[in-house]
Amino acid sequence: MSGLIAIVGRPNVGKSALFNRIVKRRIAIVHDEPGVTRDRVTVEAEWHGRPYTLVDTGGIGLLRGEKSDDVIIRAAVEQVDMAIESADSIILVVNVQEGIVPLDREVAQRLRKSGKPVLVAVNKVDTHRLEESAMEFAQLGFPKIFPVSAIHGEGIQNLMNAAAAYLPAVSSDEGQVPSDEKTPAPSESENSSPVTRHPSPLKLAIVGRPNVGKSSIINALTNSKRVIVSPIAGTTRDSVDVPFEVETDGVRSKYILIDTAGMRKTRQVDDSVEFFSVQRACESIARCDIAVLVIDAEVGVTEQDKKIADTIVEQRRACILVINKWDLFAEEIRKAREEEIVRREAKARTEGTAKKLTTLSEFGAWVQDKLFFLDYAPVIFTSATTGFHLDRLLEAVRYVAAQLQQKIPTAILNRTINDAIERRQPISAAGHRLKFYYATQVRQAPPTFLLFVNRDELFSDQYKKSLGNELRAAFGFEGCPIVLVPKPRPKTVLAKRKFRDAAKTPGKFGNRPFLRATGKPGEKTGRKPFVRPSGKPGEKPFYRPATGGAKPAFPKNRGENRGKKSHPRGSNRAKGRR
Ligand SMILES: Nc1nc2c(ncn2[C@@H]2O[C@H](COP(=O)(O)OP(=O)(O)OP(=O)(O)O)[C@@H](O)[C@H]2O)c(=O)[nH]1
Ligand SMILES: [Mg+2]
Repeated sequence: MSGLIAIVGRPNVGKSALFNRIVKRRIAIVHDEPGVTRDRVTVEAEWHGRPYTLVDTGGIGLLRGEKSDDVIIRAAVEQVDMAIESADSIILVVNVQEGIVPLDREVAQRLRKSGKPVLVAVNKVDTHRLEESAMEFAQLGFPKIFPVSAIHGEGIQNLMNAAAAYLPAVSSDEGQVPSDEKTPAPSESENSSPVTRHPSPLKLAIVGRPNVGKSSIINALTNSKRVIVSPIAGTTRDSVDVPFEVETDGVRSKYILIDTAGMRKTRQVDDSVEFFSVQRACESIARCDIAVLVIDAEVGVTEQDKKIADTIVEQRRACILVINKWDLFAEEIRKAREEEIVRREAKARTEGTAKKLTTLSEFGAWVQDKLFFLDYAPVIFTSATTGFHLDRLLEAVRYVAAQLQQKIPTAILNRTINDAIERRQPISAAGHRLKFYYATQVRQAPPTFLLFVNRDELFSDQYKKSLGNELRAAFGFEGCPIVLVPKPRPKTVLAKRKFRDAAKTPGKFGNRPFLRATGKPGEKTGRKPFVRPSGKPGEKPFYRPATGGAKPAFPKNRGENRGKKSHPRGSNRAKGRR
């Protein structure tokens, strides 16, 4: 079991900056404004081969003028308590430039009560002159004082060596990451680097507009208060990774649920904290395996939902659509359904036909229709408060994850594509028809197929979509985007040789002088000579006519008039006289 190091302190002392500096990645939002961090932001890291979890927390201490956020501040402090409780060692961050303030003493008091080992990181020691002032923090009652500068990366080694000493010992087979299963980031390989194990848990980014219930879904799934939930829009700011394990039919599945900030319309984003929050949310979409797009059932599908869906499609992420707060809508739907039954029964009596009722699947079809460009995503109706259909959501996650693993045997793939082409031939463009030679699956997540064709520019978007649908009908791939990559077939070796040999023959392809646009030989213009298709070796090539210059080399009367005599302008024939 890996240990946990928690970073705590009063607001705005540089906890998040220190957190990012230790793991050498920009994970937590750093901002010169108190109370930016609210949730517990965690990252799996390693210190000298020792795996551990580093936790960034919100500042402890209520500040004046923040009454509107009371619920959130209280919840943030609760989160700090949880971090302290589960920590093996605590880094208390203070600010040397402000000295000891009453709030520091209050935090120190809280930590003393916890009985956990505390190391004081005296931050913002940006010059040697300030190092001496750092010692005054011994008054807080903790002997281990470490002057650091999170911004300049000074003093981190000593601090982390001391903090890691309290981590639980790792058994020989635990924490050893086989070399081929680790993906070292070159810039982060020094001492502390994020650890990736294989098979790595599936990452599910929970995304959507503010207040749709993203954090509530995470808490409901994990049956905890892991992330802060409040009726105030914009509660979540950092992207928070929450490990989650679930057992179904004796199979244990591991996931990382990523809680993200609600994404508003870009023009409504007026402060930089929100800007960074949305940026983190977008990054979470980019790094996830499956994006769970949460939509508020009461509000329906809005323009902003479409924008977020668009980002998911652009990033080629697998997706599940979740219509949350269904409890609020279910009663209305029930009433509407009853009315509809009465109406349709009456209609059926008069017309002798009975239509389908207003069902969840009908509603789902409506949502898919609204988000037509994301029609590959299954739709699940949930209620985070009542727990309605959360099991279905997990089922959908398992199903989509399995679809992402599909590898289609090449022979079956080619047969399917051939059948699809026979059913619907590609439309020819400019006298050319798209020809398919061979297809192969080159990637699984997202399913990516390489299609060798005669000319890739003839592979239209419509035909791509239609072929994608055929593959979906044959192989499922529900929830996954299908990527089709057309590639012009490479020339055969024989054809290449022929060309090379011909190029050596003077007067055919090679050794030919470049001419000026006026048609004078000898001068290089960069313009390629236009070779008559019948060009025999030794024959003088034709050149494209220059604008307003030399006469065109091809006779004018081609096509239907070919073979007929042309008559000089001004002749009786040309004037129509006999
Ligand atoms: N009735 C009902 N209320 C819900 C449901 N899910 C969430 N809520 C409420 O909706 C409000 C917002 O929930 P959050 O989970 O904080 O929403 P969020 O999407 O994380 O919001 P931001 O972090 O601000 O983007 C809270 O008051 C929740 O109690 C649900 O299924 N039904
Ligand atoms: Mg939230």
